[in-house]
Amino acid sequence: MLIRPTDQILSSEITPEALWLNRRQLMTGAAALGLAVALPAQAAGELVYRKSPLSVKDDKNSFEQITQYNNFYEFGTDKDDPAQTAGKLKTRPWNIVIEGECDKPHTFSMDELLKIAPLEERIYRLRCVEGWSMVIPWVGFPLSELLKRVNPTSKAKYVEFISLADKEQMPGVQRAVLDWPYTEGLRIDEAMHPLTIMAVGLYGKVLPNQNGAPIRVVVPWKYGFKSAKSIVKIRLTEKQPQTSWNKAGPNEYGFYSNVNPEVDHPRWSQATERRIGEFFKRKTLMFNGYGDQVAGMYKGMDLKKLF
Ligand SMILES: Nc1nc2c(c(=O)[nH]1)N[C@H]1C(S)=C(S)[C@@H](COP(=O)(O)O)O[C@H]1N2
Ligand SMILES: [Mo]
Repeated sequence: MLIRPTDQILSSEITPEALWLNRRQLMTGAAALGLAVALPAQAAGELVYRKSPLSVKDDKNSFEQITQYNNFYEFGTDKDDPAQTAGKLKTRPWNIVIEGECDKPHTFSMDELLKIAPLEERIYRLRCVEGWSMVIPWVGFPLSELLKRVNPTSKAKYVEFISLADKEQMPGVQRAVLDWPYTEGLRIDEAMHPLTIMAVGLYGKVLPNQNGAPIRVVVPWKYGFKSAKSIVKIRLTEKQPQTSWNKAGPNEYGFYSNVNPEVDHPRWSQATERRIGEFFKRKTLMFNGYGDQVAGMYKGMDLKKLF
């Protein structure tokens, strides 16, 4: 029997009722024949995934830490706001529109997105520009696999990510703390890099709303704000896209925003960080410790100017 995540089954055209009925009929039919039926062992919201060699060996933060200490300004600016107010977010149906410089623009349903590539667990460090960090076991697939489906043209030099901005569901969007919708961007080679993933889960389960459900990008060598949550649109562009944080503070948040202990934020040092749950500070690593894999993309660039 093909075992699929419950979520994937529920999100298809089959209604939960129909699914339940089918199973029930299957059960009674089998019972009549005296057979034991193996039903999917998957509990609600559990994902099927494989482990990845690209995971880091650091100790993971707990599920509690990862889901109770969040930046998701659409749901409020306090760290515990998203956990309290994101519960209402409706994550089905959900689509990502991919448009711009590509031969095959397409609107991907969540069902399609979950079938882009086999899901992998990627244990990544996340370094927030504010000076804290976590280690999160994401479940996702490479963004490159998704972008390949739309055939980017030779003019596709950048990728813009656009998050949902729905006043009805997101109390933070009612206030002008940022220029909504939240937008972010990457250069095309950064977007195609094997470390860049679209995350649909963490700790083996579908993504909690406060972490960017149902699907968000994760770019582990950049400050956390580059990893936009609850994405509804991806645009391939020739020109470098504007980004929410760069617009809000151009001298504080650059387009690249690679983790760099040698380039301080104008208002604080970036040399050290506090891993959530730890008492002593750690030294921040160049490119968040992913330098061997990503430094080549920035050869010849002045990272103090292109921060
Ligand atoms: N749409 C959206 N995406 C966002 C944010 C946000 O406020 N809105 N915050 C960013 C910041 S500052 C960080 S540090 C990470 C936090 O991700 P996490 O809560 O899953 O750890 O999400 C990023 N993505
Ligand atoms: Mo952040």
